[in-house]
Amino acid sequence: MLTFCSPAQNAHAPLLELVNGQAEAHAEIPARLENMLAAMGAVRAPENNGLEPILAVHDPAYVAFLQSAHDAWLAAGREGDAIGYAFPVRGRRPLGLERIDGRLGQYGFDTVTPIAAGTWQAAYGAAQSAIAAVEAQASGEARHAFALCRPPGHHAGADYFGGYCYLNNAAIAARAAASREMGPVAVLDVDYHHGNGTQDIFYEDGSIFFASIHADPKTDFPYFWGHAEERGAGDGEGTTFNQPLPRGTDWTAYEGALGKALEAIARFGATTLIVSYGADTFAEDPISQFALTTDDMQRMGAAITALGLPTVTVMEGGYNGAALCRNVVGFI
Ligand code: OKP
Ligand code: ZN
Repeated sequence: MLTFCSPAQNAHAPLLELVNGQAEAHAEIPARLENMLAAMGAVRAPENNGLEPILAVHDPAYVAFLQSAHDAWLAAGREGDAIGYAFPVRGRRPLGLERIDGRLGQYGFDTVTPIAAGTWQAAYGAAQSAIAAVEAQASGEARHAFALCRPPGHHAGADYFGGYCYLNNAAIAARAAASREMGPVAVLDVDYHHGNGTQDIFYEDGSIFFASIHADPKTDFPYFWGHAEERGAGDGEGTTFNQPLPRGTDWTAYEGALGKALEAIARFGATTLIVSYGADTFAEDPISQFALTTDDMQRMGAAITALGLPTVTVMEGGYNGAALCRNVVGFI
């Protein structure tokens, strides 16, 4: 499998996340990537395709914020990683706020997604890995490619970060594939958590299908998105397909949901598939509650491959360091 990974991706090393009323060691750390790299064999550093494919998804003011936020944090006399603490409850009026605290709240939606010194560099590198995977397909070099991204991307929207995500690698890949005329494009998100950012980016876009299988947001992050009744709107009515599943879900129930998602993607007429893969559906994931085994990861990969579409897989979550490598290799 042709695999892309940028050396810049490990410049992002967040220290803490504020969760359950406490500061805990962050779960999305460079060791995740080290574990996966150790198992993957040869990987290729992506060429630099610049900001254009990123700006095809993300708001320029948001991108400028990400590039400058940690410097602004230091300039405000702070130490460590930038974390917001005040968030607007409803819509965000264009207030033109200048203080770093206001801007962190404006663009962020949680307290678990710090902006560290190397965050921009790493998120940019991960996005380039996703773009390079699509380019390898577009040029005919590979039918399937894997973007070994970190930090993940599926919780990030056009102008917001959250859920350990800053740039939406899968959405950037999907748009790049559509612009290379590889569409219609479908995104299948099999991370344990709902890919709210990807859903949001394509919610009113009928040209890109989004299907997600995830822990019921009534019990799990990101809570506010991923409910079954969210089906898209406007031109995108019916091109969003959510299947929330209860905690404890094992392969028997998961397989049925996956079959339905794949059927919907086939019915849509997709010719290119982008998979947001998270290994956090694994039974022993430390922050998640599904019950899939390493063999199930292989079954999942086989079922998706049987759809017969050229596929770019983009890495999302997965936090069991020791098992991460065999789960990823099994899936791939
Ligand atoms: C990112 B991805 C436990 C709190 C977890 C945030 C989860 C973000 C998941 N330390 N809350 O979808 O894997
Ligand atoms: Zn996840």
